[in-house]
Amino acid sequence: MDHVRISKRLSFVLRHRPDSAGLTLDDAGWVDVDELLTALGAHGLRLTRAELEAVVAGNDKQRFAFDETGTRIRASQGHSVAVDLGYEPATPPAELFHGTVDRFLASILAEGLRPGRRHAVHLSPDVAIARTVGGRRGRAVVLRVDAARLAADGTRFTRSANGVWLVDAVPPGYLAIT
Ligand code: HQG
Repeated sequence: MDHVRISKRLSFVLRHRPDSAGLTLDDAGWVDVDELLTALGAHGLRLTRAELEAVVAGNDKQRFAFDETGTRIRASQGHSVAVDLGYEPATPPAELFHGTVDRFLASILAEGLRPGRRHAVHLSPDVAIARTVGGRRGRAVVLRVDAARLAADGTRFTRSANGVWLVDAVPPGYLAIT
């Protein structure tokens, strides 16, 4: 079983295109596990419940979560479809980091960080993770976000189940190149 391939397919279905497997997510992004397994099977990815659990448990970024009863599953963040994940507002650490690449810098420094096609801007508490995120697109540039001041000035922060900090936007005045 190729965990990475399955994880990518789960991300695609649970974050972006549930319709590609004939599924609909509820308002908070959840889908019934049995329905998911049946739908994936009908669309060429046969998977047992135990295999799904192994992929979820072993996932490098803990991208997916079961609900308390194990009946439903969702992606913990990263959606482009409309969902309200329902995370409570939280106080961020003083500094957070965002990984990007050189070619976006002029625009980011002019207009700040924007969520693009996702729901939120993704920030990391860890420089190394931010470097990896930026590195998906080329040579990484890591921006430091003055999260303490941004929060004090009224921006709402939430933290996903897998430790990603989410905000609507970061204006340029709160950013510095590391
Ligand atoms: C950039 C992956 C121009 C931003 C990763 C980024 C992460 C701007 C890109 C998660 C901009 C958006 C999210 C502006 C932001 N002008 N460019 N004003 N504001 N950008 O993929 O943060 O493996 O939506 O710097 O590891 O790269 O999928 O966001 O380069 O955790 O679980 O626009 O996705 O996680 O790209 O990545 P994305 P991201 P998974």
